[in-house]
Amino acid sequence: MTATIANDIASPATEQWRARDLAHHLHPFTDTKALGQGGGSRTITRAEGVWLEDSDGQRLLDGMAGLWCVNVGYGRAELAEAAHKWMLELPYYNTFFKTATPPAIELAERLVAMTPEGLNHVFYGCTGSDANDTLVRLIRHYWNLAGKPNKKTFISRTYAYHGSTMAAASLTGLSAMHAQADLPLPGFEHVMPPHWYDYADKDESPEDFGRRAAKALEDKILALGADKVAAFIGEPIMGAGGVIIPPESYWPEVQRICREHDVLLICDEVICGFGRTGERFGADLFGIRPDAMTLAKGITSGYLPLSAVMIGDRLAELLIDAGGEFQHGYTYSGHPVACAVALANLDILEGEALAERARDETGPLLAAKLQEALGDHPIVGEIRCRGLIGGIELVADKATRRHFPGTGKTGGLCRDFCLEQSLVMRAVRDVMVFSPPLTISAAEIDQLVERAAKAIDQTAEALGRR
Ligand code: PXG
Repeated sequence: MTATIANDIASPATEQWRARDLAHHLHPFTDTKALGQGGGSRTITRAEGVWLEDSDGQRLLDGMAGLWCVNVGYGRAELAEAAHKWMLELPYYNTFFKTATPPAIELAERLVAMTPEGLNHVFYGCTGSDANDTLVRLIRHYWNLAGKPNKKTFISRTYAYHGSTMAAASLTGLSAMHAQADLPLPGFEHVMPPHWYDYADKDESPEDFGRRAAKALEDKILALGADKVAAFIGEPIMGAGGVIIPPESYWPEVQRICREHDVLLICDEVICGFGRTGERFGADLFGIRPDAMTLAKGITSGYLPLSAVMIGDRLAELLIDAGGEFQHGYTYSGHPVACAVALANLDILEGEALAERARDETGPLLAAKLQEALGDHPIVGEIRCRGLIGGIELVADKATRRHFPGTGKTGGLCRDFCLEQSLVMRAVRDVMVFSPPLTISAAEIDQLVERAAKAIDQTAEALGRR
């Protein structure tokens, strides 16, 4: 995931930041040797709206909302004020020993009210990874209580991203991550993703393919034995795996299969939640009624770390009635300042109708502009977009959906050209993915599209395709 810096002349201050950073700081998902050889990191010093500024004063358009999280944009005083107020009022207290705090109580009520029906309890954490780990612990406990101790296997999908801790990385479907830590742990299985572009047969329609991808789950459940399968977890739209938007036929069929085989259904809403897809949650977009949901990122727009597990009535009733003490929790579960910031963030999301804007205005505008600028481009195979999340497939051959050799090279090249254009976009394999702040304006959408189109032109030129 490392982004190198191409051809820029750095100020002495920037050179210093780079040297000091390289000396002591190990970055996540980064090849430190390559980072050093590529010139080091870019130091981001401030941000406002959709704009980042680095230590050389260069302004970059953040097409990723940080890491898919800054939904309300940077520099929102309301969030800073909520944090300031609670830092003074109650900077910390825990929620362990028969104690609670007003922000944790109020946020739980708000989350229950806004999430799909039947999710009436909340367990707090700090990150998406720990939220998914919490669910693995909680669901194992549930099936023990339910008298079905053999139902322990979790099924997820290739290309899924559910986090970096041991259980969350086991749920994740990225082989490079697994290889470094002898993962997945026993009891974690993967099936194919609903990725029509890469996985469909030549003449297979998206709807037929969606049913086939769902059937892969059923085949796996039957092969393992339904009495062994605890749960299926999926991101409604897969984010870090390359923004994979499933065909409409997929989720209804997955839901039917889970119900039929008594397999719990979990939506990982860490990216999709809080308006990203144009609905409040990805579950709303596809009409999913999950047994549990994980939330993070957009819950505070990334201003402070916070995650939450939404727990459905079926789980909660047995756990509360017969579970005794749940032997699990984090020092910062329900952190009062983070919960207060989340509440201020929800006020903005709702007050400015950011989900609705992404569904009706900004999302369709971005999709239309991208289609207009890049729809006929010789190396653009597909542009997919829902609300303000999307991806552009860079391919060698549009007709056959054939990729360039050396998966990821073309994406990496294009990502660096984007940076040259002062645009931050991520490359996943050769998919250029984007998820800008939901506050992005029409003029900024034009700038995003113009810069992305230039970077894709430069990529095509470098590949001798123009
Ligand atoms: N679930 C999903 C769907 C995610 O996208 C996590 C869980 C884990 O959340 P934490 O807070 O533990 O990171 C994520 C995180 C990228 C990128 O480059 C994506 C994530 C994290 C870091 C980088 O696309 N997603």
